[in-house]
Amino acid sequence: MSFAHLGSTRSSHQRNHLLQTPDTFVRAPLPGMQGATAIVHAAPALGAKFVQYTAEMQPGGQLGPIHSQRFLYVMEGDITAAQHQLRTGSYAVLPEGDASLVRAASASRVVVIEKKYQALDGVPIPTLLVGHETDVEERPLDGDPALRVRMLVPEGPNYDFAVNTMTYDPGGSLSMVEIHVMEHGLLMLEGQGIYRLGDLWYPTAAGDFIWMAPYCPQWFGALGKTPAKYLIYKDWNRRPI
Ligand code: UGY
Ligand code: MN
Repeated sequence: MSFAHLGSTRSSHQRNHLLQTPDTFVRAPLPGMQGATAIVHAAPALGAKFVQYTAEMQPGGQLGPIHSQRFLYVMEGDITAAQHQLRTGSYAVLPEGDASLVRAASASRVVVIEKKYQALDGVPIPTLLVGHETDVEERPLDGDPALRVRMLVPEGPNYDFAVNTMTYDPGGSLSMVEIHVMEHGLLMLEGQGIYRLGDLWYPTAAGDFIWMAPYCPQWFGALGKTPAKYLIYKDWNRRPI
């Protein structure tokens, strides 16, 4: 039973992290959206150097073009981006300067990450990338078969961010508390578990969003009878200064 109407929530906003649970989501269209609305999870107003939102799109709805690069991951539905059809589990990186519209063919829910591209001398900017999650090889993290990673964005210095899916079998966990310079935007896609953020431990489940600031201590362990899976963004391949 939810006690949201009595002022209770699992959500928490701390100096170095945000846990945003679905009962606290607020929807509003962003400029250029038609037949679509956004739940903005991470933005510069939070301290993040990227923007992440969930776009909820009606059939025929669209996201307007933007100047910065855009990553898309389809959680549900069918969309068209840069003349490519994306279905549930498909993803795309639209490079900076790509003025294409993103349109929904059916009712869709899409992870959208927008980031100003950080150029590197002598390195060409990435071209359009389209892929499907299950076509990406799953690799055990640090040799642990209970925790598997798919790197959706190819390795290489022309990309200045990474987006991975991480799947934990029940009982699987990160082998250490990580503390690192990269920040994260994370959306829980399946299952449940305990997330340590800073000095706090949170029950988390599918639908939750987490932002982790640089150096936020972080650890996750999966609970329940089914695997837990999340989509995780980090800044990547660039010098800290
Ligand atoms: O890529 C990562 O830093 C990842 N292992 N972090 C995390 O799952 N919190
Ligand atoms: Mn991490």
